[in-house]
Amino acid sequence: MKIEDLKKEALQKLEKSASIADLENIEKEYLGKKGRIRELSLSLKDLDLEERKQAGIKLNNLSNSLKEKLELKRKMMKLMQIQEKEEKEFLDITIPSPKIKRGHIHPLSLARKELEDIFTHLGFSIVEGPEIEDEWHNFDALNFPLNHPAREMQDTFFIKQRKREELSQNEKLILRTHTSNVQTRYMEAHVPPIKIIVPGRVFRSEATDARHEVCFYQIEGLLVDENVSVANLKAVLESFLQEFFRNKEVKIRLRPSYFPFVEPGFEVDMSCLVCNQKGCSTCGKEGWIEILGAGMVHPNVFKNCGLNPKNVTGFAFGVSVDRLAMMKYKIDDIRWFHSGDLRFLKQF
Ligand code: FA5
Repeated sequence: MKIEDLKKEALQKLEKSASIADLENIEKEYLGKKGRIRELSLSLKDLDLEERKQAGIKLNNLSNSLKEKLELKRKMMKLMQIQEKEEKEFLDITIPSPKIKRGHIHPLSLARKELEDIFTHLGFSIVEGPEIEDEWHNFDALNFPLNHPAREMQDTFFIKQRKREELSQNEKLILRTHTSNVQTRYMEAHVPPIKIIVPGRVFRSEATDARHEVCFYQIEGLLVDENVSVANLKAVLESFLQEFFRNKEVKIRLRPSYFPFVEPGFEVDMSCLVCNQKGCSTCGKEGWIEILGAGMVHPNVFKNCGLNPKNVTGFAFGVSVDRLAMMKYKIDDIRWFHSGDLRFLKQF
């Protein structure tokens, strides 16, 4: 009777079992070394021989059939587990992949690339130089006197250096304030004729507004040869601006101006294409926007770079890529460029 009860109980538990862990517990409880079947078989010793034999056979059968049933259910459970996993991890390789969002070229890079192409067609080579520069190449070699206001803290970012006051001018480091630094570097290392443009980033410690950024892009132009004149300078400036704006009506005006490294020097303005000279925030309601500094290379600059001003002449100019891009794409605030605002960037 006890054997039948044990069998019933074990089968009920097997029926209810819901996990492999449940099956392991049942196996341990009934079939283990100290399990219920073993326990019952030990209690048979008081029965007489024939009864003991019969009960032994029954217990043995119970043990075997329980083992079989456990094994069967374990296999079923494993199969179900695999099926569930397959259903969960089903991968349909025929589903079309989500569209990859493509980036595109930033408007400043677009403008720079176009300017480089125009100047390359005009016969200029593209040269680059360091953004962290020494004072000699950024200022002194360019004929800036030591007390020039551009050297003051409000304009120039100085690199912190120990014992700065004990360093010479070509050891003191700053962030270059213009790409004219490469003029001097290039003239030190090359003999004329020289015909280069220098695109790159420049840095100025000044308040930002619709037309001024702390970090903006310039392209420096330098042409050194015999008998170079202001007429050559004007022709190059006009053709590159008209080419860049694809507009033969672009007007420029040259105003006399002072840059220590040129003589004579000019500030070059172009007619504002954002408002067609009606007056807007880009041109500060002037109708003209200043985009260029230019002039004939100063004899002192030639001397500082090891060239004889009696033998060579040249012109130089420095243009802001940001301001040209503003004009071309009709952007009313220079700060859009570095805003990272996708609503702005997606328009190009
Ligand atoms: C210069 O940087 C001279 N190196 C240019 C030059 C080269 C003159 C060769 C003569 C010969 P300037 O500081 O004016 O000059 O800057 C050149 C142009 O950069 C300006 O005409 C103006 O269009 C633009 N610019 C100046 N400051 C900023 C600013 N903070 N943000 C954006 N553009 C600026």
